[in-house]
Amino acid sequence: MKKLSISLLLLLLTLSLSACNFNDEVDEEAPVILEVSEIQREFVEGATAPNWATYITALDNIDGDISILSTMVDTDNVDMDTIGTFDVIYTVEDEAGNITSFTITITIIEYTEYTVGPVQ
Ligand SMILES: [Ca+2]
Repeated sequence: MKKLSISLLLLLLTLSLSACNFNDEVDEEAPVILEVSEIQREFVEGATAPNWATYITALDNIDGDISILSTMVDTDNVDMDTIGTFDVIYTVEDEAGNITSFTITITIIEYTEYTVGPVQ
C-alpha cells in the first residue's frame, strides 16, 4: 500500500511538474520562413499573378508548420501590368505573437516575341 502511494505521489508530481513547464514556457522565437525552391520570379507584363502564398513555408518552434494565408501576403506594391521589380512581403505570426517578415522580389518584363519563344 505504501509503495502504491509513493508511486501515485511520484506520478502526480511528475504530471504537475510537466504541466508547470508547459505553462511557464514563453515562446520568444519567431517562425522561420523558407522560400520554396524553384519559384517563378519573372513574369511577362500582364501575366496573371500566381498564388503568392505557395511561395514560402513557415515553421515555428512551438506551433510547427504554419499555413500561409493570403492575409499574410502583402502585394499592394505589385503591379503585374507594369515593367519593373516589385516586392511581395510576407508577415507570419506565431500563436505567441512573434512576427517574421520576409520579402520576395519579382520582376515584370516586357512582352516580346522572344519571351514567348520563336514562332514555329
Ligand atoms: Ca514561436
